[in-house]
Amino acid sequence: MQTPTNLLVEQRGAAAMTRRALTLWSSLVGVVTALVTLATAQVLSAALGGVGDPLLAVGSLLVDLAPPELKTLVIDLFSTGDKLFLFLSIAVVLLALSVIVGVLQLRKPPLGLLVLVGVGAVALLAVVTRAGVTPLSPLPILGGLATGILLLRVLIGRLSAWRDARQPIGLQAPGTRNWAEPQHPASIERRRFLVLALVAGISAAVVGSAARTMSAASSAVTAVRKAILLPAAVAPAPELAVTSTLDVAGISPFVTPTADFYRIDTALQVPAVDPTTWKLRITGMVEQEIEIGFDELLALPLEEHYVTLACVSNEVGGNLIGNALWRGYPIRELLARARPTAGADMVLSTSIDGFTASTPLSILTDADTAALLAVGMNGALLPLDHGFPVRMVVPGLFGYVSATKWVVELKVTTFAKDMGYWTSRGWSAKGPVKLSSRIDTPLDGSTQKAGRLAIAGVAWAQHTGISRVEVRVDDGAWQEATLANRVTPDAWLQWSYDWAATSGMHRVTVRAVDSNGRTQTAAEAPPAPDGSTGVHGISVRVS
Ligand SMILES: Nc1nc2c(c(=O)[nH]1)N[C@H]1C(S)=C(S)[C@@H](COP(=O)(O)O)O[C@H]1N2
Ligand SMILES: [Mo]
Repeated sequence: MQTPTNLLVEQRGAAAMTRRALTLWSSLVGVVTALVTLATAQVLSAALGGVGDPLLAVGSLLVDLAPPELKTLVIDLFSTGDKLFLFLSIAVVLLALSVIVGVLQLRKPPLGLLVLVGVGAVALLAVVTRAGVTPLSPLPILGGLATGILLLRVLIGRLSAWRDARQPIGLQAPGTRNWAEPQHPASIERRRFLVLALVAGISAAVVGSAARTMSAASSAVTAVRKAILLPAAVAPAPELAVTSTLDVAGISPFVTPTADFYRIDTALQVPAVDPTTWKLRITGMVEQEIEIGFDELLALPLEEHYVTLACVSNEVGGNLIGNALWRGYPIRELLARARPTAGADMVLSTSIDGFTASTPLSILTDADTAALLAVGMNGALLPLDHGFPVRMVVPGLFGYVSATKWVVELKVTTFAKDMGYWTSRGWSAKGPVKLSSRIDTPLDGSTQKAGRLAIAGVAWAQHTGISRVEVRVDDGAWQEATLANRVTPDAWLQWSYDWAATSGMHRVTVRAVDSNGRTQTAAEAPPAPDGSTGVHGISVRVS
């Protein structure tokens, strides 16, 4: 038998524990609600072939909205881990929001529900404003929200029942809810709450992440890609002579292996483009609009060219540059069919994911520029992340104004009327690649033995060609490096300098001279708005 005093003590104890515990348990309710909402949306999205993924939509909306300075900072800090960083940030924000949803819904219903619906509305907005939105796109987030709302109400109901079951009935005022409703013992209410919360949370985590990883769309496209035979080039690139490459340990190979080729794009998930339905349309200021499918493109006489691709974000000495053998069809031939009208000076290329690039029409129609609608890279079909099935490659221009991956439209227009993705974010409308050079070996900060030491790297003056590369040790005179035989002015050139290294700390610098006699500037400029300048230097300790 409990005495009244005992009862009071017990009640105070229960109430104190309840406040702290309630915050914790209602936070859990919020997190479980968020997990279930997302998992339901994820499963629905996967079932619909990848449309309307709310996480992706919010992520890519953030990418598009992020101020350019922030984006450069994040890319600088995290290199290509920038996408992981974005998802982790979203996860942290979602975690905080879901805690708020749970706690509010318990303390001040229906505020938690309203926050949940508000967050869902933002996700819905993101989904319907993305490129490639379909009438089905809103379904995953709507389905997720409906499930989430239902679960939130049930879980908060069970949590309240557990809380109320702790209150000794005898001390409640007659006529309150608890008085009127039949009570289970606290242990039963607790179990009812915990079992549902845990089962819902764990199954959402398992099912949701499974749905995320098994992207049905990309595995289907991967299978289709495997079955396609890349036709040989009618006009192949020249055979590489032995003298076209230098054999120095640590130098960048003349052709960057595809697996090592840098990747830069705004796509949080690599677009899975089905080549059987892919089409390229040439629109805008043309006499004849054109549409071409993948099979038709492959049936055309393909050419092959070595072209170095560089990112405008590449710092002096950086590695956002690579050289590949691209196979494709000249864009000028397709433009000739479409017959651009007078006054047009730009082609706005659009990717299936909404990315756009502005390329001067004159460069794309120039008979001496190998601007390609590329289907092959280093002898194989384009990998999915480098633009499968079709991308643009234009020698001499930074990727952001020329190298549209997963390209679906070329709109002939003017620079006055239209703007590419990065130009509307403060980068230059035109982006010719700047004359530059890089030391690959020895590594900056390394220790070397005194004696003969090869300093080597690559230099590029796209479309013009390199005529000289010079190396300087400390404050000495600029010394001429040995060059590989030039394959094409559109590709980088390997160089090497034989240094008689003496012990001590040394600073080694490189600069290039192009075929017009222009010397690479030492004036330092950051990547924004149209590419970095300066000379690359390394420090080595010679012992
Ligand atoms: N669809 C799409 N194409 C794109 C981009 C992009 O974000 N989306 N980025 C461009 C940029 S900035 C560069 S440097 C090159 C990089 O091509 P890569 O990833 O094959 O090296 O792709 C270009 N094409
Ligand atoms: Mo780029």
